[in-house]
Amino acid sequence: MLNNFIQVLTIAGSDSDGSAGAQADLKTFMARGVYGMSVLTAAVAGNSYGIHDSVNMSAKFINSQINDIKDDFKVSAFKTGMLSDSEIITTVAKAIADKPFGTFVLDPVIITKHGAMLLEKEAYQTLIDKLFPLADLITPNFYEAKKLSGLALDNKEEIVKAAHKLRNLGPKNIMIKGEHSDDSISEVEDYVLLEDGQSFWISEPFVKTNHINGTGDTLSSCIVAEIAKGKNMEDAIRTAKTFTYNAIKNEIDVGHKYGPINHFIKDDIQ
Ligand code: PXL
Repeated sequence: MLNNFIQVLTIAGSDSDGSAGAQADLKTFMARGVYGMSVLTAAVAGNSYGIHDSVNMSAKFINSQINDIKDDFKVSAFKTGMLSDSEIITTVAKAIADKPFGTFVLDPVIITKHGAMLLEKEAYQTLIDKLFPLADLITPNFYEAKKLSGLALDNKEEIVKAAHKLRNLGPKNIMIKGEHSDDSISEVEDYVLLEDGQSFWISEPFVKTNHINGTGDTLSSCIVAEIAKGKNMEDAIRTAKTFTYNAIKNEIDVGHKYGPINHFIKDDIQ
C-alpha cells in the first residue's frame, strides 16, 4: 500500500546558501510532514554575508513549471515568496487565477533582513492589484507592512489600522509580523486579523542571535503545511509561530555571519 502524502507548493526564489527562499520552504514542509514542491521564480547567489547576484526565471519557464504541477498533482495549499518584478507577479496571478492549488498564503517578500531588495519598487502596486485579491493570508513583516499600507506603524493602533487597510485590498486574513530591529525588546509581537473580524496579538520572546535567515519563509511555509493538514487559519498561525520560534531558539552553527534557523528541531507541536 502506498502512503498517501499531503502535497504543498512554494512559488519562490532559490537561495544558494539554503537558508531562505524555496530551500527554507522545502525544509519546513519536510519538518512538518508534508510533500513539498517548488516552482522557482528566481535564483539568488548568496551566503551568510549577504546576496551578491540574482537572476529571474522567464515568464515562460515559470508557466511551464506551474503547468507541470497542475497536470499531475493535487496540491492542498501553497505560498508565494520572492516574485522579483511585475512581469513575474502577473504571470503567477494568471496561472493561479483558477485556484488550482488550494489555500494561498502570500508572503510579500520585498527586502531581506540585511537590505537586499527582492521586489522592484514599481511592482508593489502590481502585487496589491493582482495577487492580494487571491490571497487567503498575507504575512508582511514590519517593513513590508509599512511599505504596502503607507502607514508609519509608530504604535499598536497604527498596526491595527494597517491590518484593516491591507485587508480592504483583498486578502482574507492578515498577519503583520512584529519589529525586532531594536535589540533591547523582550518580546516579538505579531498582529493577526482574521476573516471573521476577530483579531489577536501573538508573541514569543525575542532571541538575540545572528541566525535568523529564512524566518519569514519558514513561518509562512509552516502555515501552508498546517492548513494542508487540516488546521484552521488561527491554529495554523499559532503552530507556525511556535515552530519558527523553536527553530530560532535552537541555533545551529552554519555560516560565518547571518546564518540559517534550525529546521532540524524535533518538537512535539501537533
Ligand atoms: O527571506 C526572504 C528571502 C526570500 N527568498 C529568497 C531569499 C530570501 C532572503 O535571503 O534569498 C530567495
